[in-house]
Amino acid sequence: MELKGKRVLVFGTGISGIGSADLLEKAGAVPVLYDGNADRREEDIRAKLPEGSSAQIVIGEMSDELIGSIDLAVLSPGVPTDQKDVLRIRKAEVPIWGEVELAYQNSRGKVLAITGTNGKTTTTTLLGEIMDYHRQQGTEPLTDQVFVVGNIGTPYTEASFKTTDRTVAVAEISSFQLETIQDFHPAVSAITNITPDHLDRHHTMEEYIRVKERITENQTEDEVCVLNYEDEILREFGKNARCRILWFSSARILDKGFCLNGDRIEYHDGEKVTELLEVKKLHIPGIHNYENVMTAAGMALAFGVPMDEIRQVCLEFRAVEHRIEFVAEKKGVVYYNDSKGTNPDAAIRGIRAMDRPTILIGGGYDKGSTYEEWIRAFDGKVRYLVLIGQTREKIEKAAHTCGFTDTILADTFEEAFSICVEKARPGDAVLLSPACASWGMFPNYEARGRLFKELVHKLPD
Ligand code: UMA
Repeated sequence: MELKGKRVLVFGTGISGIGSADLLEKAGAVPVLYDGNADRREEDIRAKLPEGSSAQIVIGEMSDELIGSIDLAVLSPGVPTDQKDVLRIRKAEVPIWGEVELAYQNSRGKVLAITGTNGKTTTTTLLGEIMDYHRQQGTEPLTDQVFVVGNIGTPYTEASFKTTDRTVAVAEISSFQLETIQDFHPAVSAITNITPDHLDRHHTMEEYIRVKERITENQTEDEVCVLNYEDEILREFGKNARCRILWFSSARILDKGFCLNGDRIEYHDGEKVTELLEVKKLHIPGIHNYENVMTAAGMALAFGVPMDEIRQVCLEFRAVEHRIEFVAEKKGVVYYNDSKGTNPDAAIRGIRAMDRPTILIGGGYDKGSTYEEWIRAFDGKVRYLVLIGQTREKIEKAAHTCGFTDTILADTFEEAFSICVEKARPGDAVLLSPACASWGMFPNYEARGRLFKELVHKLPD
C-alpha cells in the first residue's frame, strides 16, 4: 500500500506505536496515535516522538468519526485482535496491519525471524552476534549492517528506514506480532518450541499454535525454517510445511540437521558429520541453551554463514540479561535473576538450572496458565516458594494440590525479596523465576529483573 498522504491510526502508544508513527511520518503518511488507556498523558507521548512531529494524539474513547477518517490501522502487539475497537475498525473495512507488517513493507534486505514459546531472546541475541561477526569478516554473503529487532525490545519499525538490500534484520517475533502479518517474509525462520502460553490472548492452544506457525506462511520451497525435532507439535508441523525444514535435536542423532551427540553439537548433512563445538566450552549451560545454539547455528548456516564463524561466536557468547542471570553472591547465598521466566515452561528451565536448595519468587499477571507442571519440576530443590501478584493464590492452590506446602504470600515485590533474604541459608540460591508476566506490578519483565538486581546489590557482602 502506498502510504503517502494516507491517514493511519496507530493503535497503542508504547514503543511499537512510537516506532510506527515515526515510520509513517517518514513515509509521508499522517499518523494518528491512539491509546485506550485514559491515564496516558499526551505530553508524555509527544515527548517520545521526534521533534516537530505532526502526529495527532487521541486518548480514551475511539469515536466513529476517527474510524471513518482513517485509511489503515496499525496495531501494537499488545492490542488483541478481538478487542472491541479493533472489531469496529474491521467492521468499517479499514485494513489492519501489525507493527511488524508495517515495518516489513517499508524495509529492504533480508529478515531472519525467530519465534517459539521459549528461547527466542537468547537465540535472537546469539544469531544477531553471529551475523554481526560474519559482517565483520567480509565473507559471502556480504552484509553491510545487522539490526536486531522485534519482541526483544527494539521495534522493527525503528530500523526500517536504515535497511538496504545488503542489510540483515534478525527479528524476534512473538505470537502477538504474528497475528497481524500479511506479506512478512523471512528468508530464514525458526520456531524454537511450542508450549502453552498467552492463552488469555489466543484463547485455545490450537489457535496459539496456528499463529506461531504463520512465521513460515510466505516462505518459498527453497527457504528454510529451523525446527525442534523433539517438540511433537513442531515435528508434525514440519511434515507438511511448504518450506525446507532444518531440524535440530538434543535427544537423538539425526540423519540431517544439528544434534547433540554426547558432549558435542554436530551438523549432519546426510553424508558427512561436522563438529560445531563441545558443549562444555559454552558459557551458557543447560540443554535448553544447547537447543538455542543449534537454532541460531541452523539459521546462520541456512543463510550461508561459514561454520567456523558460527563456532567462534557461539564459544564466546554469554548469557542474556534476565535469563537465569547470575547476579551476586551475598553471605554464601547466590542470587539469580530469571525475570524472563514469564511462563511455566520458561520457569521450569529456571528451576532446573539450579543445583542447590532454592528460595523461589513466583507469581505475577494471570495469563490463564496452569502451574502444576512447574511445581512438579521443583524436584525437592525449592525450600520456599514466595508468591506475589494476581496469580499468588492460584499458584498456592496448585502447589498445595501437588503436595508442596512451603508457600508464603507477599504483598509487594520488596516484601517477597526480604522474605527470601531472611529464609536463605549459606549454600542456598534465591531465584526470581516467576512463571508469570510482570504486568500489573511492573511495566515489563526487564523492570522486574532490574529491581531484583538492585535489591541484591544493596545487600551487605
Ligand atoms: N493498549 C490499548 N488498548 C489495548 C491494549 C493496549 O490502548 O487493548 C495500549 C496500552 O495502553 C499501551 C500500549 O497499547 O499504551 C502498549 O502497547 P504494547 O503492549 O504493544 O507495548 P509496546 O511498548 O509497543 O511493546 C511491544 C511488545 N509488548 C507486548 O507484546 C505486550 C514488546 O514485547 C516488544 O518488545 C515491543 O512491542 C517491540 O516490538 C514485550 C512482551 O512482553 C517484551 N512480549 C510478550 C512476551 O514476550 O511474552 C509477547
